[in-house]
Amino acid sequence: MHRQWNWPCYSCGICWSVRPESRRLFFALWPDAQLRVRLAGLSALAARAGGRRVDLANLHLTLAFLGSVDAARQACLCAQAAAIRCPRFTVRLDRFGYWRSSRVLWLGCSSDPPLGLQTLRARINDGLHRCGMVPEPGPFEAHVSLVRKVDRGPRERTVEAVNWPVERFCLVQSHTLPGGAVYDLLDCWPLTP
Ligand code: 3AM
Repeated sequence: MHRQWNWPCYSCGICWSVRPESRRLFFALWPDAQLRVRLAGLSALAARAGGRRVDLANLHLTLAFLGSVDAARQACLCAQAAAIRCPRFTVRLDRFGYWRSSRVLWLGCSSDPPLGLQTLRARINDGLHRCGMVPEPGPFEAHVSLVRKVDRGPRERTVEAVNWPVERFCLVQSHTLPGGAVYDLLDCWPLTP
């Protein structure tokens, strides 16, 4: 029989009464319902050239992909996230981009992402280090994936800007199912006003 766990919640609110298991996690900016509808409008526009639109409920901006994380490390990540102090910022999403290798069409920024976003990412990455994890190497492209299985880039790259006032960041669990990914919002932490 498995040992019963009552893992400390910290501020995370994630507790287990059963054996903890690894979860596939990522930190993300999670749009509210209104913004989600605007993003979905742009994904309809982007999908005119074909592909499969990302479900409305799945639209997000990934800050750090963590992969499979066990319960102890997840508790550590939540404690680190709760300790982050970072001012609010606005992300201006105003261009389509396309990755041929993954066949993803996305919405991103035509200029450098705001300083606040870079600060938040840096603090999250510091937290990963403190939990014994290594952040993904390589440059960060702030983006919201809109359409998958796209065979060519969009004709028009410039789009009417979507301004996203960011007041929180979130930890999300990804379930890989036959019909596609399903995401569960586990917890969110506020940015400072
Ligand atoms: O924000 P997007 O949609 O670009 O592609 C996955 C998604 O990113 C990415 O993490 C986000 C939530 O699933 N992802 C999935 N597996 C990954 C991996 N092995 C990955 N990113 C890097 N390495």
